[in-house]
Amino acid sequence: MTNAPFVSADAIRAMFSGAMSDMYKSEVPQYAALSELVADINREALAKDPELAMRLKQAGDLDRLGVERHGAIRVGTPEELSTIRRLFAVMGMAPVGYYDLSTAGVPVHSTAFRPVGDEALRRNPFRIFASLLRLDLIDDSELRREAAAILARRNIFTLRCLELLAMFEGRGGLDEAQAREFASEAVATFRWRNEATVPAEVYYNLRKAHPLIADVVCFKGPHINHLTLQALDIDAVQLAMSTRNMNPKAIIEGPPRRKRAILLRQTSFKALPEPIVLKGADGSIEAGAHSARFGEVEQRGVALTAKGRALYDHLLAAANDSVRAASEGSNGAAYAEELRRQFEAFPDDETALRDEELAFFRYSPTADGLRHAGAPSLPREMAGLVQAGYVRIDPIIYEDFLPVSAAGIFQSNLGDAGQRNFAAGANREAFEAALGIAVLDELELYAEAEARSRAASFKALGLDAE
Ligand code: OOG
Ligand code: NI
Repeated sequence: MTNAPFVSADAIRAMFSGAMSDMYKSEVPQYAALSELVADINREALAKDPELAMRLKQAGDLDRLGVERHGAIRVGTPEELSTIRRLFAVMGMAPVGYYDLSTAGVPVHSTAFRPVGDEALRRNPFRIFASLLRLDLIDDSELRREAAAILARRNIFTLRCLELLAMFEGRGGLDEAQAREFASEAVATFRWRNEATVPAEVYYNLRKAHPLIADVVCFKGPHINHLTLQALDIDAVQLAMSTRNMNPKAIIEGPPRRKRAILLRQTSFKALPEPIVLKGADGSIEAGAHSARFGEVEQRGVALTAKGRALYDHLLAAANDSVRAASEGSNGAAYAEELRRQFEAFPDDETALRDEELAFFRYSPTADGLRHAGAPSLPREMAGLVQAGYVRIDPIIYEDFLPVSAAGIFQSNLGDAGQRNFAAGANREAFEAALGIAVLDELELYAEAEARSRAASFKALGLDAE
């Protein structure tokens, strides 16, 4: 036994996300092209906006600009989800939030495995949006039974991956060599294998029931279906994708472009048809095409409070009610205009966002504040401290996902056949039972981060807490 020190969860996550990025770029060349395009646009955005460049530099974010923000996978059984949860725990990623996508006609429910601390997010922001297939939403009982039987036969993890996982759990950590091996074994879970595990007839039947079912059920493993880059100007990326014939989705999901960015805006190039190999009924080999894998970009803004989120949901629903974005993109401009019009009702300056308690902010003492720490003349409440320039306020960035946006992303990558109506609604209990633990509440995390920052500011200035 070696006594080498354990590697941090943040470091293992960085190894994993780096290996995943390399793998996906080689598997999906158009994703590599997107990554270069985004890097170019980010460089231009920084050149145009030196203040932004300075801010990113000060926050230590400049070097990590090209690091993927998230990826997504879809698993088939509760056992797979529970092992996935243990796998991401090694990388310091905990399940945050419950997303019910059945309301949007996608037969999955999901969570995001992500780092939760500010420092951990800064070190490596990689998250995984993980969905569990809901066979209970499929009407045809014979098909349901067949899909479950196929899933029961597969093991998506390598033996070595499971061994290293057990070693981590038994000893509380992995040394450098084990961590590297673990990251590469873990990434292997998510690689693309172009052979369907089922005969052609089964594949097409499942695909007819819902393209997502075929995607989850018919392959050896839960291939990573996209990775997501951070864009400093997502509108420019969307435009560039269409001029370069990269087949972007019709609209950017999320809020419109604003002075003060809120939540999350996302777009992607649509999933590419990829050649697959299927077995014919007589054992012959049949060629097919499967569309599941795409590339995405995101741009994040301030996290909203429950009140802010309710307003966001309301305005988004109003825009969707009046202009339904067509999947082929014919009315993208009309939709964008309607969205912009609706969101005029959402305050777009920091003071209003704060005063109306629509968003979360991080408070920190300024250098001037620290010079006055303990002075009797210091204002006692936050408003006065901010006014005097002793405390500064920065937005707390939204680190989670949006169910309506996620549904739009699923749908644009499943084709029009991906739209269904399901009778049953959310089933968070079943999801958490499968996961083996409860998901964390994202709103609580933001509220705690804000409260902590206020308390720390008071303390640093030598004042009693509020
Ligand atoms: C996940 C889609 C959701 C996002 O960014 O909202 C998602 C999937 O297609 O499996 O990744
Ligand atoms: Ni995504």
